[in-house]
Amino acid sequence: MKYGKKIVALAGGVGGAKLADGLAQCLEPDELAIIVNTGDDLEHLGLSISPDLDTVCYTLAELANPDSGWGRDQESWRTLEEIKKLQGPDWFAIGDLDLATHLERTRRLREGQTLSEITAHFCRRWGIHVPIFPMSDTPVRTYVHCQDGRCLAFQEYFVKYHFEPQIRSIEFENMKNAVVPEKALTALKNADFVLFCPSNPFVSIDPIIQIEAVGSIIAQKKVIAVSPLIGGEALKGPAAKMFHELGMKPGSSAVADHYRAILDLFVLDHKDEAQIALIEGWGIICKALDIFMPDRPARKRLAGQILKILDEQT
Ligand code: FO1
Repeated sequence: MKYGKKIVALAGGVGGAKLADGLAQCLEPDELAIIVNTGDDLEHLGLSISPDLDTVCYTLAELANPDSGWGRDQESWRTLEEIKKLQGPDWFAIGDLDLATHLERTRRLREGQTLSEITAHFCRRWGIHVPIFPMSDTPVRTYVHCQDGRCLAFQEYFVKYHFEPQIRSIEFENMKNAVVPEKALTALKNADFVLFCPSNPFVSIDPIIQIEAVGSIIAQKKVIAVSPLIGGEALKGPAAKMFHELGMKPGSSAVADHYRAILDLFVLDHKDEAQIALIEGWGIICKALDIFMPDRPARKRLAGQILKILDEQT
């Protein structure tokens, strides 16, 4: 059955991909569009790799590794083992199936296709009906400035150094030159709601919304965010650690505060219900749900509950 309203979801990372999948299970393809962070992209072994785009696509296509949430299910690692044997850069784990995605993406980029055209083609081949867009067709790169003075490309910080360095600030290189795919901008303009998935605010959602063309549309829209933290902790990744190192107490209210200027509605976990009064004091409607998504049905359940809440707002 049709929902009757259009949603644009912004996503990055494993948590974001899970809710995007829940929404895709609940909505018709013309009611949902997903815009994905590409600040995490990297060139590695001569290949153009878009980890967040691939995580969202693999998740919606039910091809993702169910344990890690990134990479492919039923993966083998023979190429990586050979790279290791040859003393090549093996810190970024590319599986054999995943490698095909990066090889073909790189080949098509070199032919002159855009990242959004390639993503649309891959989605068709993987049987994904919901439109998935990279936030930019030109490279925008996230760098982490560390308290020890180092400046690390995002995947170096995240994978090579296991997000152990303490961070001082985050920078998005080339953001001014970002080219948001035209179809993504149209989807945003036509959206009834823009939904920030439970992704890291600093390195997954901020790179998308800080693009001028995206931010200016979002400022006119009803915005809902889902907390990536439960009980002050991220289920995966460095979100809580980043809040702490940037001088804030990690928690759902800190996430809502981060988005405060643009947020209409915030969803947090039942465990964080005590923070509702504070958040509502900022003029943001706040709802508590079970936001943990251990399996595919849980993603659909959470998405359905969020859509019901949005329906009640109009
Ligand atoms: N995450 C890791 O923790 N270690 C890896 O070696 C790794 C490799 C990798 C390869 C392809 C891909 O699409 C994702 C990969 N990820 C890996 C996940 C990725 O670093 C993160 O999920 C995101 O960039 C964080 O949003």
